Amino acid sequence: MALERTLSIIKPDAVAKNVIGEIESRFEKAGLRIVAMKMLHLSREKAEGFYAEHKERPFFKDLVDFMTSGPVVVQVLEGENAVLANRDLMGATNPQEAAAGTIRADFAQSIDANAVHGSDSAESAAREVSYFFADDEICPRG
Ligand code: RTP
Ligand code: MG
Repeated sequence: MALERTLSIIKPDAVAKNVIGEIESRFEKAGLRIVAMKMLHLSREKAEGFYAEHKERPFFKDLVDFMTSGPVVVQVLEGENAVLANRDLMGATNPQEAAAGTIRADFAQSIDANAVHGSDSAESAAREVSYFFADDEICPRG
C-alpha cells in the first residue's frame, strides 16, 4: 500500500478544551505523520465551501455556526492507509456511538461538537487538502 494523505481538522470544541497536543499525539503514535498544519478561524464562506456537499442537509447551518465559533487546527496527515487510519482513530460521528479509546469517545460532547474532522475517501482527501494548502505548504518526509 502506497503512502496516502488525508485532511484532518481539530474542531473549535477540542481547541477550546486545550487538547490539540493530545490529539496530534494520537496521530503520531498511530504512525501518521503531520506534513502540513495551520491554525485559523474559518470565515463563514470558507466553512460553507468546505462543507458544500452538506448544503441541503438540515444540520448545515448549525455545522457552519459551530465550525466558525472559534479557531481550528487544520493538518495533512500522511501514512499507510491514512484516510482509514484517521477515521479509525476518530471514531463514529456521534460520540455516543464512538468506540472506547477513539478521539471522539474521549474528547467530543455531541454530534455537532465532535472534536475532529477527517476526509472520508481518497477523493475527498485530495479535494480537502488542496482547499486548505498550496503544494509548497506541504512538507512530505524527505
Ligand atoms: P466529518 O466530516 O466532520 O469528519 O464527520 P463525518 O464524516 O463523520 O460526518 P458527516 O456526515 O460528513 O457530517 C459532517 C459533520 O456534520 C455534523 N453532523 N451533524 N445533526 C446531525 O445529524 C449531524 N450529522 C452530521 C457533524 O459534526 C459531522 O462531523
Ligand atoms: Mg464527513
